[in-house]
Amino acid sequence: MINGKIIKGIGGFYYVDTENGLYECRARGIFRKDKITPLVGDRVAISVVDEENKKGVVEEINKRDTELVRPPIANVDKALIVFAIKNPAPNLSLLDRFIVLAEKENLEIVIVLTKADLDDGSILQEIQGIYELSGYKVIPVSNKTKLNIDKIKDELRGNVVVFAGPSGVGKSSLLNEIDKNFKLQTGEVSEKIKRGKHTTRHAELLKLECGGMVADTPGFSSLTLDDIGEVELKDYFIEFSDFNDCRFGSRCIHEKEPNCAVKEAVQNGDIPKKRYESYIQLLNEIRQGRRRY
Ligand SMILES: Nc1nc2c(ncn2[C@@H]2O[C@H](COP(=O)(O)OP(=O)(O)OP(=O)(O)O)[C@@H](O)[C@H]2O)c(=O)[nH]1
Ligand SMILES: [Mg+2]
Ligand SMILES: [Zn+2]
Repeated sequence: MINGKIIKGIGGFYYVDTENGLYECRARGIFRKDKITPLVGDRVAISVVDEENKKGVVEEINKRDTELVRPPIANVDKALIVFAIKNPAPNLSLLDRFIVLAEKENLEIVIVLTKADLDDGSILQEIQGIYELSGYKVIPVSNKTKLNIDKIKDELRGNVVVFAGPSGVGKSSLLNEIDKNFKLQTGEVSEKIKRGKHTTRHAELLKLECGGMVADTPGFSSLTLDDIGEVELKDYFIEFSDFNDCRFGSRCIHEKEPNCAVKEAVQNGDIPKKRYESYIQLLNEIRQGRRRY
């Protein structure tokens, strides 16, 4: 058996990078029986079936350090959450959902706002204002003017990073700027509906010239928070943790309780109102989901 890492998965085949090269592998049937789906980023052991044609079988999957369902990827340590300031217009509810899922996995998060060249001076500032106040690093970039491409390189160097975000925001375009060895396919944004055309179809881990790895992933347009509990949600809004002297202490979910430090901070402008509203919306969604069972 040899060890390797799944760098791509297409139609039941897993492409495993090993010290002996790349192998096209099937997964053992046992994984399907156990409802385990191998993920891009998985550290695996494979047996070689045909050395000449580089074919093998995934025999074992190591325990994952981190795991995202959407985009499906394992063992990354950082997420660059990519949204465009325009074409397609940013959906902040979707951004907050992704942040929650990434916080749950304890990933380092950086928010990247693409197409800064299309800004008329207000959208960028507004979004940057909200998320910096929440405590996130926000980097505006442009693949047209090359604004801050070097800052993104700094974020990638030596790390294993996933690029995640809606279709058409420029994830693949940005990666092509970052490493000239990449020749990722990019697609137009539909003129009529201002949405991406889902050009990238599969998650793929790529080795960076500057060290580290980065995953380009397909865009997504919705996310549900299936595995997150009502009481747990507040932990993934990291800015709330600065305000912890609620009357009901850690039992406070910052909704209807009296003397809530978080609600007070929203009133004072120390927590962005948009983020708090987003929190309440997600809280209600989680409750409605629960009632269905
Ligand atoms: N004006 C402007 N357009 C950009 C920029 N970056 C990308 N684009 C355009 O946006 C479109 C979509 O780019 P892609 O890189 O394919 O987007 P993606 O996020 O990879 O999309 P999916 O693979 O579908 O998830 C292309 O037409 C790009 O030319 C930018 O910084 N400014
Ligand atoms: Mg793409
Ligand atoms: Zn509270």
